[in-house]
Amino acid sequence: MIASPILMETEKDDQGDQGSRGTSVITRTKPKTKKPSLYRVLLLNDDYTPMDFVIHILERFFQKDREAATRIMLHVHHHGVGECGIFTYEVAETKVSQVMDFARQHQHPLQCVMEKK
Ligand code: TYC
Repeated sequence: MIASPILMETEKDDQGDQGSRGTSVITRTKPKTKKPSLYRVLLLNDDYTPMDFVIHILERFFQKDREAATRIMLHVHHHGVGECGIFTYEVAETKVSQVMDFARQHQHPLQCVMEKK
């Protein structure tokens, strides 16, 4: 994160900005580092999507190797829901869209959702 000087209006007065005690300039010393909110991307189980298709999804869109993809798919199969990854809002949203579009193109009912951590 890059620290940058900022202009800030200081004490409010009752004379407007043109008044004799108007505005002053201060410099931020501490860098302003706001951590982005994070979102889990989850796969939901269903009775119809083939296991191999789910494994492929995890490899293609979540960069999992075959072993990790199989483990996550089986977790979802047995527990109903499982985590594919944790991302910032826009990345999570993109992953969900990519999975839902790909599943629809192949006529599988697979559901993918995101939730705030
Ligand atoms: N339950 C599916 C089956 O038995 C496999 C499956 C796993 C489907 C994970 C969706 O997110 C899912 N073919």
